[in-house]
Amino acid sequence: MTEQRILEGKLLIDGDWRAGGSGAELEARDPGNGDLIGTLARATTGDVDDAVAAAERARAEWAGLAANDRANYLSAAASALDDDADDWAKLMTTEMGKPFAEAKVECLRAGKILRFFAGEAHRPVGEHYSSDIAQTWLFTRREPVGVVGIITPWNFPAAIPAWKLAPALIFGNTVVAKLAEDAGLTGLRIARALVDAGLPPGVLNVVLGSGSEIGPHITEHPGIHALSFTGSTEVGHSILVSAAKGAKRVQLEMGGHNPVIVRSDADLDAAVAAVALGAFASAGQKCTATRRVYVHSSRYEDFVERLVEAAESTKVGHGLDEGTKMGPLVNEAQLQKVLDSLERTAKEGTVRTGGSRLTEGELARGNYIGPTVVTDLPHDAELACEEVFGPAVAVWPVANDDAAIDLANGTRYGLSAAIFTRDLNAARTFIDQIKAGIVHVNSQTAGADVHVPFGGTASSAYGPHEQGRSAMEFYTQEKTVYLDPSA
Ligand code: UN1
Repeated sequence: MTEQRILEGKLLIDGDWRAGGSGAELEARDPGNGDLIGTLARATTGDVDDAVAAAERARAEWAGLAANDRANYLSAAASALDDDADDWAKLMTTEMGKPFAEAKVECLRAGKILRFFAGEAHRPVGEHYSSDIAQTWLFTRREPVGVVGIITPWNFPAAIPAWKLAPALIFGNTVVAKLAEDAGLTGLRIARALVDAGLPPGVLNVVLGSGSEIGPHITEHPGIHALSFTGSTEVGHSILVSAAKGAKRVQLEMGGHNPVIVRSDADLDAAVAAVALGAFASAGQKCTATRRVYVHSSRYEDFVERLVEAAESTKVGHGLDEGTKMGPLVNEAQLQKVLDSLERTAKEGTVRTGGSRLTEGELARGNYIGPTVVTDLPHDAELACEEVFGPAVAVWPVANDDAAIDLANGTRYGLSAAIFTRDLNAARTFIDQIKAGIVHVNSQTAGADVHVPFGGTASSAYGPHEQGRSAMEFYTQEKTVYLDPSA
């Protein structure tokens, strides 16, 4: 098959689309079949400097606009992205593997996020108090932080850039965004939509390239005042150290190891469906994916049997093929990492289904792993504690709620958690006691409405949560004003 270069991802600096300073490029390959789909310009540290300088120059004018005028750019971009959703989703599928239906939902979600934050233009940005000084107006107001550095992952290449860029921009900041190299072409569409909507040069700058090459230059850059990152806990913690050195504000969304508790009174069909979706959608490559399930002993065998059935009936294939429910892993390195971990897992527990690479027919060309269900694992096994970013879930029987909650709280993470029960009091106890930033009762661990806070606790997050009104906390700083108009 002849390989065709079909797309060229350029850097966006000061309103210009340009190659990286060294002329180097990265290849974008379809993880479902290895085809070359395009190239990405690879930024140098000099390009990052140019991007920061452009963001600094654009800052005062952008911050000085009425928020409503800033909102207009977000709304216009949202409409353009909605119109383009089919094509955009197709690109996402071919660039990072997510099945088309999932990709399309995510593309539409990006538009929703832009619109929600456009709406922030008309919501309160401060509070009014009565002052202890007579005649004085005393109020707070939210002001931009300055130049914000944004570092996004490949697993939600439309939604995560949107939920960082949109609040950054609406609250008057300018941005240097580093999009993930495994999904840069998809992420660039948001930048393109904003530029086409007339966004002034320098307000949004995008660099591409490998995190290890330009990441530290961004996180340590003195011209960047705040950093928002989504990715692994290890990288997040190293960003925290460099942000601390520069006394920058920082927002980190990191790993998860999300548990589900299935009580004896649970609707088992709903629980199985939610666990299968939580574990295998996006091939388990979500920080909110379901990794562990604790099932009351009385329902354990039944649950495992049905989950294995669900895993085995999950159609794996290229994300553009009709009926595909699970696509490939994003790249060969991730594939290998997950396979190595599953090989170790097989020595510690019982792999009920999956656990290995799929190589039948066309699947041999991509990074496919079968949906995997594991039982009989020690609670301190790697798969039981560490975030293995693939389609694998472990299940254990538990004697009662206390034991289940204890085990559910047993990792260093605390992002999302779910319980399946019809007992409201049991649900309340779970909500009280579970170590998680997001709690679900009778729904899957993944997913996030745009208008409520999203974020974890413990090693899953640091700093203010994202989305909803929480986003304002990170993307603005408060000023307290005493104003005596009578003097
Ligand atoms: C979702 O569950 O829909 O990187 C969103 C991630 C999370 C986003 C999850 N920050 O997987």
